[in-house]
Amino acid sequence: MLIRIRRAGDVRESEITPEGLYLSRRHFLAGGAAAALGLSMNPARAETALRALGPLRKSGFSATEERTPYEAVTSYNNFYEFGLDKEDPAANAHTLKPRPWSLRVEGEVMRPQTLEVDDLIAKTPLEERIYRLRCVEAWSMVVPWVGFPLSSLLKRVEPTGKAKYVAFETLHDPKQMPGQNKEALEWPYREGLRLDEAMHPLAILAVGLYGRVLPNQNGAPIRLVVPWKYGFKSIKSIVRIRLTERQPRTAWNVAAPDEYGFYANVNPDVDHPRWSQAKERRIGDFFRRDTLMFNGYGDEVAQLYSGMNLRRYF
Ligand SMILES: Nc1nc2c(c(=O)[nH]1)N[C@H]1C(S)=C(S)[C@@H](COP(=O)(O)O)O[C@H]1N2
Ligand SMILES: [Mo]
Repeated sequence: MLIRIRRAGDVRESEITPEGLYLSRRHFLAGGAAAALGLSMNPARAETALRALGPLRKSGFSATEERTPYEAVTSYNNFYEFGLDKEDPAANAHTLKPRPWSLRVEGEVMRPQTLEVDDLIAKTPLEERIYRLRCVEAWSMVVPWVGFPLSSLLKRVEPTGKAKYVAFETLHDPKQMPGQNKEALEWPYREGLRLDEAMHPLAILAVGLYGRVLPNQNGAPIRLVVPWKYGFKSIKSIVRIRLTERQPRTAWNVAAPDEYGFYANVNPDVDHPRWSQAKERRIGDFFRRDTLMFNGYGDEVAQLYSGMNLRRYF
């Protein structure tokens, strides 16, 4: 992600350059080692969590594109709680303790609940879904996520008639997330969806990738994946989900409202004020490719926005 205001101090111009090019094989290997370390931080726990992922159902929603290698998915990240550079999360996220972890679901619901993530994993049928993730910085990846539809959790808590939006919050703990000691964003990181978007079967809560438990740098132990929206909507390390009547504030919209809208649907026709969004570089590719409307998920999601001006609601 990029921020206009240089409060963070060390946001570099190089972040604007297309990223696939300087991702050398060496870089991937180094990152892979770091990812492996993150995973083995507590071997017994990681092992339990791995087994807890259990048998995975393949999902009909999966893309058929070539997957981005595990090493790239886990070494080239955006997670400002652990630093602003792409290499920072893999190097620094070992301070996050993803287990035990509870998730509070509350607000405009009949049955507010606090759930232990490993309980949730054990009791929920998990699926592998190969989804594209496209960052607003115009790089993209294809990731075999392990997760379950967000809608199944929302149905469990029974939204009231007043619920119109779903607000998400990341953990706020500067000891575990040292980046929160700096004012890069308003902490905790927040995101939101309209309730009908959140209920769409493509919106998932991911608890793993490549059949393994989610590495810390990818948002352990539970994160959102909304494949038709820019990557910043896919909030990591969630501790609270709140159903609301009003549109919630979101971290990037608060930081730079004319650059990052609430909807943030991938749209090649609506440029970021400082650069085009028409093309993207798939990590590992040399050539850029055309970006597809709704990140290629238009057949499934376009009807959510019928009659809406997508330039205004960007
Ligand atoms: N809490 C939190 N969630 C976050 C971010 C962040 O900085 N903090 N970055 C977002 C951005 S900009 C992107 S592109 C994706 C990147 O996910 P990945 O590192 O798993 O590829 O995470 C999103 N979720
Ligand atoms: Mo992003």
